[in-house]
Amino acid sequence: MTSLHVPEDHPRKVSLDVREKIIDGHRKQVVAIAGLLAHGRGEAFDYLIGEETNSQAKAACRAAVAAMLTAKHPMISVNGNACALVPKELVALSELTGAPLEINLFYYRKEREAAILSVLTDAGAKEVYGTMERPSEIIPELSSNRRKVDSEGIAKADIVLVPLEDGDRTEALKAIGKKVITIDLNPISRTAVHSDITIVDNIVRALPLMVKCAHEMKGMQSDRLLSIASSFDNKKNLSKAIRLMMKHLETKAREELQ
Ligand code: PTJ
Repeated sequence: MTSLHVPEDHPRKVSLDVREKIIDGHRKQVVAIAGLLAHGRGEAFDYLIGEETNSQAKAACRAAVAAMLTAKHPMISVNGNACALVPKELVALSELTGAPLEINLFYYRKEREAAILSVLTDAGAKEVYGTMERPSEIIPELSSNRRKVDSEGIAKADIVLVPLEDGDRTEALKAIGKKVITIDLNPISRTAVHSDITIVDNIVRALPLMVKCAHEMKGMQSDRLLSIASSFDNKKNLSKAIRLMMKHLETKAREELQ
């Protein structure tokens, strides 16, 4: 339940409902204060892409799922915003791809970790890595709170999905040899640029699409999956994503002149 009831006919209903989920998540300690600001930045970029999933983002979702399905030890890193927006889809993607969920917070507080664990458990997660009781180790290349990772989780992973991420960790994960997949509406963020696969889309649309892809692709031959994952070129992907934003703005500018 969200606190504000947005009328069905409100022209910004979808966006306002999503915003309410983030506010609600903050009230429950799931979302950090900075998570509210991060969400606002995401909303602004979502306007620029027309608030829909374009063909480029769809291709990135397929490549991401193919990479996860063929990885030896894939992991999904969960922060407050991701947990508040798509808990059920995170659990579903984890089950379909065999990638365990690990809580990894930039603004770490024990209460937040407990709140996130409880939301994931309510969403159906049977096991969650990166919690207090679990063995942990440090990524030396990283100075933020995110440096502490689960010994059986991100520490061992060959590929990590890090949605809505701050830049430092992507570079640190790359420096220790991990493949990184991200979901980030900002195609020029450091995370977007340094990742192997960047899905430039809103997580509220991208995660359900990844779950759908995982259902469809699960039965595919591994050769085919490997070819989908390895033929993906993230530089071209980001360049096309930026062009799609520009094209969308040009269309809007033309509409204003009519
Ligand atoms: O829960 P914590 O403590 O781990 O903190 C999480 C946040 C998100 C606060 C932390 O990772 C952070 O500060 O991230 P940044 O550096 O603000 O980066 C977040 C990125 O996600 C930005 O590039 C936003 O444009 C993007 N973003 C925000 N909301 C969405 C999004 N991308 C996709 N979908 C969204 N809904």
